[in-house]
Amino acid sequence: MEIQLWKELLDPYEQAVSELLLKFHNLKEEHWKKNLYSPIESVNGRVKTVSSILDKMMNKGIAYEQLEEEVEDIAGIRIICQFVEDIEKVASLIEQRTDMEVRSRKDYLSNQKKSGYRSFHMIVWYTVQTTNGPKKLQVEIQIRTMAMDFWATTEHSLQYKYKGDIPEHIESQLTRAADAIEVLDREMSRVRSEIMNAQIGSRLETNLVQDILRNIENLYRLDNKREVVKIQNEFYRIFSQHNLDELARFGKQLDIMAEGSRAQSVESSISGRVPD
Ligand code: 0O2
Repeated sequence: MEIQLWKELLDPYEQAVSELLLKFHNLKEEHWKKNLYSPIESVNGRVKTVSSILDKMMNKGIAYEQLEEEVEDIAGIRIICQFVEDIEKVASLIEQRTDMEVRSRKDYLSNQKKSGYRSFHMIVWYTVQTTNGPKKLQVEIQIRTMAMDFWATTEHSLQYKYKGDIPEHIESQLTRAADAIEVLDREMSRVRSEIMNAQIGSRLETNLVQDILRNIENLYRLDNKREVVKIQNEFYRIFSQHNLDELARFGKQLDIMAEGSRAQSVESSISGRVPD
């Protein structure tokens, strides 16, 4: 009988988790860069510890040879959303991707667990490229709201503390807390569009300010510096009014100026070039 090489087994899962973290982080950033609301609030991930894998194997009678097939959550990604409605959006973004293939789903939103646990799980196939060639492995993606995550994280610590045998009085408090979390998520959904608009507005302002400052810096390099200082002061005046329409109008004007200035600078560098 050979010894079990845990590091060799788990390395591709580490790679999968770090690649997927980056991909989901980029998906979130891509939304915001396009001034779109992102259904992803945050992402985290982990590879199951050997002791936790061993626990699961022993509890379920899984042999080492069946480990990768039977333990679906060796690699785990957790996507946190602000609102319940976002969970479905994230799930459909995952379904549309070509770099992962959905193997199964577990809907603990419609079918809340007896413990009070709520979350949407997807098991996906994901391929990592290793020095030994491609390796297709399973990843569990848990999608839940911030409120659901708060509940699950605390309950999980208690499960650990009481080794799965939580005292009845704590269990009933957790059930009440789970009910309160459901009410909270419902209440937050009522103000969802209000919050989404506020967040899009704030991100729009951030993106506009970035573009404006970049144009001002470029103009300063190419144009009459005193004029550009005046433009900068005008920007500060408009910014202090916190009027997004005005800021957008100013940004557009500046785009046109910066484009003109760039074209002029290219023209003069061509006409000033010494022929070969
Ligand atoms: P860890 O430490 O997060 O890795 P199954 O045989 O399918 O019923 P399985 O394989 O455990 O059982 O799948 P299930 O029930 O979908 O659970 C997968 C993961 O979901 C768990 O992994 C937890 O992370 C989470 N989860 C499921 N039920 C609960 C719950 O009641 N409370 C909390 N806090 N989390 C839950 P692990 O391996 O249990 O733990």
